[in-house]
Amino acid sequence: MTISPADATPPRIVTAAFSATFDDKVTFRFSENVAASLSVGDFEVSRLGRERFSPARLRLTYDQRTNRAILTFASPTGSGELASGLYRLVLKSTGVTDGAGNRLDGDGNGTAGGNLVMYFRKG
Ligand SMILES: [Ca+2]
Ligand SMILES: [Ca+2]
Repeated sequence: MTISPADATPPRIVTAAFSATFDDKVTFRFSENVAASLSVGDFEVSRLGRERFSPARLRLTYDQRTNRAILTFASPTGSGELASGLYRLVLKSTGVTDGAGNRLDGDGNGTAGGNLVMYFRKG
């Protein structure tokens, strides 16, 4: 009989990047499937010195074939375009796990836990 080893590897973020091509969006690629746990509530987005986005203004899609998540933004005008400025995004590891319950290694230091913090500028 075959005993599968338990998954003890925390998921990590392979890439995270802002793009203003077409709709403004931030694309994340994960090392494994975190779809079941990932939601807009795991993100904190703010325009520095101006505003903090409520989860209601965030939209999330997840492609389970590529483990790619795309975060987009709802504006009061419905355009999806961000106002110009410097943005800070935090992906909190506390609510993000793989299928075995390992917490996201958000800060990429090789151990479970820690948040991803990234800054991007909308010109
Ligand atoms: Ca894992
Ligand atoms: Ca970590």
